Order: sequence, then C-alpha cells, then structure tokens
Amino acid sequence: MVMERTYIMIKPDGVQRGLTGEIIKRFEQKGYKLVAMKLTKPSKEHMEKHYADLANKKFFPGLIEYMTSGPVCAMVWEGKNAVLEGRKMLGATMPSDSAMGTIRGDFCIEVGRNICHGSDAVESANHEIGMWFPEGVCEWTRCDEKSLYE
Ligand code: RTP
Repeated sequence: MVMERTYIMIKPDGVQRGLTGEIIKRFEQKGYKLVAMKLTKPSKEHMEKHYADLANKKFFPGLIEYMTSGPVCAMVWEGKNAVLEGRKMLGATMPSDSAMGTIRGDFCIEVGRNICHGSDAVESANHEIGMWFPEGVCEWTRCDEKSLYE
C-alpha cells in the first residue's frame, strides 16, 4: 500500500480562533498519523517562497501579510491517499463553495481567512514538507494501523 504524506498548515486565523485542536482531532479521528508538528511565526521570505506560484495574483501582498500576522501550526500527516483526502477534509478554497462537514465549510466565511492550507499534489507536499521541516519528520507506528487498513 502506498502511504502518502501531506503538509497541512493551520493559518494565523485558525490558530487565533482556537481551532487548532479541532483540526488536529479531525485528522487523528480520520485515521491519519501525525508525523511532524510545530507552531511557528513564518518570515515574509518563507511565506513568499511557500506561495511562490501565486506571486503575480492581485491578492498576493494581502495573503503574505495575513500569513505572517501570527503563528501558524505546521504539520505533516501520513496515511493512504493523505494528499487528496486531506484536501477533501479542508473543503474548497472558497468557503462559500465548501460543503458542510468540511473544515472550511464548518468554520469560516471568507477566502482570505480560510483557516488552513493543504498540499494539492504529492510533489507539492514533498516540496512543502522539505521547506517547513528540513530537520525531517518522526517515524512511528500507530497502534491501530491494523484496524485502519485492510
Ligand atoms: P491553500 O494553498 O492555502 O491551501 O489554498 P488553495 O490551494 O485552496 O488555494 P490557492 O489558489 O493556492 O490560494 C492560496 C490562498 O490564497 C488565498 N486566496 N485569496 N482573495 C482571493 O481571491 C483569494 N484567492 C485565494 C486563500 O487564503 C487561499 O487559500
């Protein structure tokens, strides 16, 4: 079975609104394994690198200002199809398009304050994990893995 790792980040608004525990709970209860986590206040340069593909968008300066306004909770979650499933758990980029039951559908209103980030492909996940956790992740085995997977 191919296990994937995805980079999930609770944005400053999610941290400020006390949603960190709720988001971790959802990933844990789904069955994903937390293999790295830290609370960090990203620099402007780091955030510009993370969102480099959006550099020519009109909202880019505001996005960087928002993302550097306070601590983010940077995490790596591991499991089967973690990248695609993680994106489903977050919901659509636009909260108004996000289904109820998703994190964005349940907890936010505006695209510029949409609580969390999730890698959109395995390649970008590997790139983002390397950027945010150059020290590497923690290898361990969840004791319920035999019950989670066929
Ligand atoms: P993310 O990278 O944060 O997970 O979001 P995403 O893939 O769902 O969406 P993306 O297009 O990569 O946009 C990154 C973040 O930029 C903000 N945004 N603002 N004002 C706007 O129209 C607008 N569009 C995007 C959002 O915070 C979005 O998550």
